[in-house]
Amino acid sequence: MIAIATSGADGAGLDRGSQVVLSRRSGILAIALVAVGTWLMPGVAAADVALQVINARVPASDEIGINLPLLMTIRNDAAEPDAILRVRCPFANFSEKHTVDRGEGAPAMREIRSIPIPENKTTELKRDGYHVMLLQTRQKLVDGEKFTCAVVFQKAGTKETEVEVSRTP
Ligand SMILES: [Cu+2]
Repeated sequence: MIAIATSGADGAGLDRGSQVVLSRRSGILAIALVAVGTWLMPGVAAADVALQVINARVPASDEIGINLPLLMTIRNDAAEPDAILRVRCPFANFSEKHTVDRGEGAPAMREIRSIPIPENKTTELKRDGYHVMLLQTRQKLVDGEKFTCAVVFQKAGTKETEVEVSRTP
């Protein structure tokens, strides 16, 4: 009993000791993180503004279960090229990245792995060029409605983007 009590007390002593050490360490860590955070903040903000998605829109439609192009303007002021990897919209089951091939026949859309977004440039996604295709729409899309879609960039990360339904996109 005594031995147990002693070892218990020792254990408690050790615990207290390690807690003090831990809290001191986490205190220092917290200060360090705040310092690093403050130092990183302007950089993070600048990187965030370096790539902007503007005027994202889809055409209005009375039909359900159809495929619609998602068009947008992307301003990439970053020094490095980026790329659109994925897009997720709440009103469509799937999405693809498309380019348009112009060969002998009529222009044809083709799926690609990613849409290149060159640096220091404004890129326009268009029906007859690079665009995102939303597949199997889940609802009617009424002119003026707004949705939030996630556009995932290779470098800029996920951009929650407001997409407006437009009769003439
Ligand atoms: Cu397409």
